[in-house]
Amino acid sequence: MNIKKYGFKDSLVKSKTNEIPARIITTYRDRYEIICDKGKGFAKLKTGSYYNNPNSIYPTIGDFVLIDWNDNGDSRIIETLKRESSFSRVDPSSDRQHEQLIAANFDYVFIMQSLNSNYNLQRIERYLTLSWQSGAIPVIILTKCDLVENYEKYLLEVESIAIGVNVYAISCKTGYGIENLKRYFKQGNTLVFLGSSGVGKSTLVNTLIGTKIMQTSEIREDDSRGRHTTTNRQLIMLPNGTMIIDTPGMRELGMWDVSEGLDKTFQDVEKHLGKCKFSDCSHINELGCRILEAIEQGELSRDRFSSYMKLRNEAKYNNDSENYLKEKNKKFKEISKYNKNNKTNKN
Ligand SMILES: Nc1nc2c(ncn2[C@@H]2O[C@H](COP(=O)(O)OP(=O)(O)O)[C@@H](O)[C@H]2O)c(=O)[nH]1
Ligand SMILES: [Mg+2]
Repeated sequence: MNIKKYGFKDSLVKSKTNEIPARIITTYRDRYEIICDKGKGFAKLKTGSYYNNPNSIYPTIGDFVLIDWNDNGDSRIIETLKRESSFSRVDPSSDRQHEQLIAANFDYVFIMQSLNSNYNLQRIERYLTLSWQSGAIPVIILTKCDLVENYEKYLLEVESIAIGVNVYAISCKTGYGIENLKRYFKQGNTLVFLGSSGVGKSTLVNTLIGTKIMQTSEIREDDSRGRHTTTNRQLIMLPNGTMIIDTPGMRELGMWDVSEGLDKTFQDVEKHLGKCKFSDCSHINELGCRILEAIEQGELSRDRFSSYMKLRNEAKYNNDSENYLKEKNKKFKEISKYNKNNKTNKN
């Protein structure tokens, strides 16, 4: 086994060391499955490096770590190496106070929706924000395009909100568009998929690899939702050397800190910010509000702006729930006052 096949780069290790680079392929409560030049094995965290060190970064799936290899039992993980990308969420067990890492070191995020009732632009905007924030490159894939007659319409719509992102429509049934995705399925690349159960993630992998490597599930046609197949937390390597990180945590990604993700996803919105007459403008009814002006003049879509505000508020909530609620209440009061005044004026 050569760890470089798993995407390891020498530049990840800063100084010469006898410790061996490894990649985390499965996580359990306090034990990890790893792969390294010696092969596959299990490992535990070295107490001195982790539990007694407040600044230590605990490893997650996909992380590269340095280990002391043990031929006869669990190896010891000494250090988590710097991540090039990661997904996190609010740790559900921490009362919204702590970040929990879900996956690390992936190159591409496949944002997948099927062209039936699963299609939802706001959800794509949410996934895009999370993906840009992660540090990896988002790719949007509209699956099952055989189910609609006018998939081009969907493509155009998604392209209009996904600035600088490749968008593909595919069908595993007819084979349409599959060839275009082969460029991402390369030796050493790590991919993660964001998409509801039943959109065709496993079918896509099987179609690209040419064998039934992943379990697929029949969908319930009544609500076009897939049945949940059991998922493990794991990094798997396909026969052609592409790696896929599959973890249930991906379904509950939260807006932890997404300021950069919002910047990139909503460039068209953010370019109008900071230009209002009042610096604390709430963009609801103020005179000299650049946002309201841009919407009025058709330079900015109202839907885009409300998606942006929704995600931004949610992120704020995760970071600073108390302040967020205060602000939100203030805003609601302003809105109802405004509506009331408007009514009075009209009467
Ligand atoms: N019509 C159509 N059905 C598809 C396509 N791709 C997958 N499916 C079906 O969608 C269902 C769910 O697929 P699966 O790959 O298990 O979804 P996953 O939960 O996202 O992994 C299965 O019944 C597939 O046969 C497609 O391109 N067209
Ligand atoms: Mg699946």
